[in-house]
Amino acid sequence: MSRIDRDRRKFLAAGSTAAAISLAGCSSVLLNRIGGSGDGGEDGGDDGGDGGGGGGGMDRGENVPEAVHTFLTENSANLYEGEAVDETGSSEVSLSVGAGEGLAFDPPAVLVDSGTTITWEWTGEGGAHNVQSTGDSATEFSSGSAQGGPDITFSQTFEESGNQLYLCNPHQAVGMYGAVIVQ
Ligand SMILES: [Cu+2]
Repeated sequence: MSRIDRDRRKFLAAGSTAAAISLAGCSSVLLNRIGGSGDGGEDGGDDGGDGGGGGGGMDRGENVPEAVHTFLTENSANLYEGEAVDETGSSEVSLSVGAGEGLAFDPPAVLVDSGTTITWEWTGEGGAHNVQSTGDSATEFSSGSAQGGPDITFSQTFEESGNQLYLCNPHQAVGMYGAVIVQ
């Protein structure tokens, strides 16, 4: 059994029903994209059906703008469950790069005040990553080309309010997406 299968089973055992469904959806995408074992593919098929229903019905938290929710759900952002972590009142906020199964930003959605400095910290898991804003992001920012961790950080201060949308180039096909909501 692969590491991913084991982790997923752990998640399924521990999480709420809603969380389990959304995680199962993400994991099955992951397994399919990276060509999981025959065993994994079979599981992925079953879970994928559930995930489709759950993904369409994921509730959007009050503090998540619709454009951000759409961005994260359409790209099956790993670890995203419809909520943004509220970090308003903090002038400096740290996010992990390579969380979860090594292919997630954590938290994938965070709410901050304008003027906040975000520091992305590489965990060292999941291979080489970067932080790259997408075309619809309010601000353009980039950590440069992908690098393997763990002793890598990238900081960006967001002076203006807006939705800061980003991804990891090497892992954009497997749900490595994030958003900083600057109010
Ligand atoms: Cu990555």
